Amino acid sequence: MAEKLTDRSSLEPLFASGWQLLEERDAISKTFKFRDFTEAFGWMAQVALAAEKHDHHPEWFNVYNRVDVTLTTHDAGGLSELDVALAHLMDGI
Ligand code: H2B
Repeated sequence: MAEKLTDRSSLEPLFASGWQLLEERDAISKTFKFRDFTEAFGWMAQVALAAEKHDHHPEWFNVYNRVDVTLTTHDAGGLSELDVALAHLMDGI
């Protein structure tokens, strides 16, 4: 099972790319914007397959071309390296 992140330095590059810390629940969040719903949902489909492969899943909310994402590791009760990896993956797709 993933351990809670103690060294927080791996979060710095994510803050630089628009992720924000939700301190009240030790999670990170970011809003992704796309041209339209098809692009947003296509991105979500790719992320969903990768999330399933890694057995680590996002919390997200979609309206048309916008996807609000929150990442945390429920099993660890906070952020773990799995969230850092999934955030980079989402930025890269
Ligand atoms: N996703 C996230 N974000 N946090 C978890 O703790 C988690 C998960 N746990 N996906 C996984 C699934 C676990 O429930 C299964 C049984 O491996």
